[in-house]
Amino acid sequence: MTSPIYVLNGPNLNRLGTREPDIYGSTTLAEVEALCHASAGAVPLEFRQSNREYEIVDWVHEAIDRPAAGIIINPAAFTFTSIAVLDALKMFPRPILELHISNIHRREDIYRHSLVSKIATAVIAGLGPRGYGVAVQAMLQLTDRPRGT
Ligand code: CA2
Repeated sequence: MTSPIYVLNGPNLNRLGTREPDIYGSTTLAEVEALCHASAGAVPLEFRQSNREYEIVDWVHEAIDRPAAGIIINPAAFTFTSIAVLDALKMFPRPILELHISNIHRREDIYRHSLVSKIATAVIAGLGPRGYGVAVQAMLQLTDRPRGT
């Protein structure tokens, strides 16, 4: 049985497609999920979203224990604030792709210092919702490698 790829999404991303289309596009999270499955083909994918920090931490633990082949994570606001999410991700031994719909480096200062980037295998930012498809393709190439190689 092929190990799944986890795609984890942080707070407010359940509202994707409903506001700020100039920054985040008009694609909904359900459409993003369908895009990820299309991009993954036969590889199983666990696509999740939560507004609760502990739930993201629990899902990273689940990905460690299962084990998942890799984690794609858009931590949203937790990118900049959550040492709990960072500590959980540090325990995951396989590739981690940090993903942002917008280019966080072009944004206001509060959105520019990611805690997660330091431990991510790679960062994808600014490609809009289609960045998720790119991330899944990249993860398929990285899968089963230790993190950082
Ligand atoms: O660009 C991204 O993907 C972000 O991770 C989105 C986060 C933001 O805090 C990061 O700086 C960049 C939050 C997204 C807010 O949620 C929205 C949901 C629907 C429409 C607009 C925003």
